[in-house]
Amino acid sequence: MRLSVWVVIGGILLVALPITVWAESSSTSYKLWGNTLSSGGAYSTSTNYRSQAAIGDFSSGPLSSANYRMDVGFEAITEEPRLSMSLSGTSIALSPAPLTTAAVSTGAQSITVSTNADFGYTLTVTETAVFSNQYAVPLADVADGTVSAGSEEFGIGLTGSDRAFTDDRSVSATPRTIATRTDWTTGVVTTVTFKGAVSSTTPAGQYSGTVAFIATGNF
Ligand SMILES: [Ca+2]
Repeated sequence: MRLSVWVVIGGILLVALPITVWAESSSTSYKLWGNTLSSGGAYSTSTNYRSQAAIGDFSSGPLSSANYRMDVGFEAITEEPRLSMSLSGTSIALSPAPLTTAAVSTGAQSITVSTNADFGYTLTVTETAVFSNQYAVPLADVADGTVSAGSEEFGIGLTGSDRAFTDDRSVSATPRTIATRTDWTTGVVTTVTFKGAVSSTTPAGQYSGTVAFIATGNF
């Protein structure tokens, strides 16, 4: 929205000051990565595309020869792609510990993603070391949508506006999508709660595992 305001101001200046000015300006709360002196413009979208257009731009359009190509004008300005992800920690201990048949033990991990990708991002979790005890006996994966006290089950639940599902699901070596967004975003948080439960026949031991979170920008 602020970008549109700058375009209109440029159109007014065009009458008295017919020179081309561009600059990148920013403050602590915004960044204009490009502006133009033109008589108007618009940001158009549909389900399948996004387009920015300027009217009355000076000398717009691609120029090329056998040896070079030059994109000229407002539409040629490309914001550098940005994607960032941060984790609230690098290890989690499930609690209460040790696991008992009386309760589900849990531990939470928050993942914060920011991107300027027009089509948002995808966040996945992949199990890189199976959650198992020191004798390589794994805790059974949850398969019925809920990790329940008294049943041997291990899985994850999600909270956050971008979460991909609302029940409890397993993690495996196959990447599982846990959050998606179809637009750019700043600082959106998805919290993954790891959940473990044991039955009376679950082998004793110290269980641990490793997962990897991967965020991919949909540019
Ligand atoms: Ca269950």
